[in-house]
Amino acid sequence: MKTVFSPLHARRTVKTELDGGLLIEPHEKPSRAETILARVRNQALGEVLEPEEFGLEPIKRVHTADYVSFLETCWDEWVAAGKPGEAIPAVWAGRGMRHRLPKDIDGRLGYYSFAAETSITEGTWDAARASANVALTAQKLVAGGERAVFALCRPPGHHAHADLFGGYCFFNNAAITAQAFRDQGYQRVAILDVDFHHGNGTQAIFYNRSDVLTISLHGDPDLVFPHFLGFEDEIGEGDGEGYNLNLVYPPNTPYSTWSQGLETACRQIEAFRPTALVVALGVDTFEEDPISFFKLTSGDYLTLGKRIEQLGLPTVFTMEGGYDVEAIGVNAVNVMQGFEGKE
Ligand code: OKS
Ligand code: MG
Ligand code: ZN
Repeated sequence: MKTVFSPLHARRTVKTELDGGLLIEPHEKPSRAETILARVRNQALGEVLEPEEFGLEPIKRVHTADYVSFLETCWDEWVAAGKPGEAIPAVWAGRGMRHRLPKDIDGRLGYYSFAAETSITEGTWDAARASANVALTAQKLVAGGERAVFALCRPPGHHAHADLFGGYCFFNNAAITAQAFRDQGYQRVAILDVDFHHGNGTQAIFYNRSDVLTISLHGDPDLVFPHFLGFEDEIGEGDGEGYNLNLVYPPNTPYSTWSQGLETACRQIEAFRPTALVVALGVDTFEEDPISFFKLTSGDYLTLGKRIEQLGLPTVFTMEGGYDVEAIGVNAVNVMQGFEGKE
């Protein structure tokens, strides 16, 4: 299987993540992508390609133009305002307040985000752009006849809404990929999100559409991030009713339980008869993940890859979460190797 990777991911090197009342070294750090890439090479998974440049148009098919230009200028606005640290949102329009875009950078940061753990500095824009290009290059390869391609995206994407960043995500790479398939004539596209967290951005982007089926398996949002979306009664709206599925699991869920949800997801995908599949691949479902609570083992990722392959669809994998850096390479590449038949 081919892998698409951009060294520009390393331009996202923020020093802070607001966690537990402290500014810690971010969980979402450059070594994540480098460790996965090293495993791809060490296992000779296949050719590693740099992305092509697709410009902003395919991004703006999913994200609003004002959000995209905010991300482009955010750091400069922050510096121009004389702020000494990294750009961190700290104020939002709560209930009863107005969702109106303020001039001040503190107000703008809140307007375009839904959480405070994701700091922004100078290289964030370049890295987020490169990550979208990685996904779009993988999509182009699959549209050109590759059965499956691994988009080694960093930063991740599945929490990003049309005009909101958060949860370490800026551009929704999986949604951009699915939309690119649609724009190239693929009639129905399925997105399967196996990251530990709910793919809230992906759900929201396609919530009223029947041409993109969105399914996410994740930790109960009553207990974990993103807290305010991802419950099982969210089934889609309008034309999209019946085209969103959330499968929610409690702490300590092992593969034997989680995989029942995966079966439900796979049956729904088959009934939908998609012409392409995007897998939002997080490996923060791993038993040793520092911020999650499922109990998948490294071997389970081979089984997962095999099950995804059985759907028989042209497939793009976009990399999402996974924070046990020691195991992230083995776990992510195991999904690809399971897809290719390794037991
Ligand atoms: C806040 C926790 C923030 C978790 C962000 C989730 C990132 C992720 N202390 N999404 O898939 O892995
Ligand atoms: Mg998920
Ligand atoms: Zn995650």
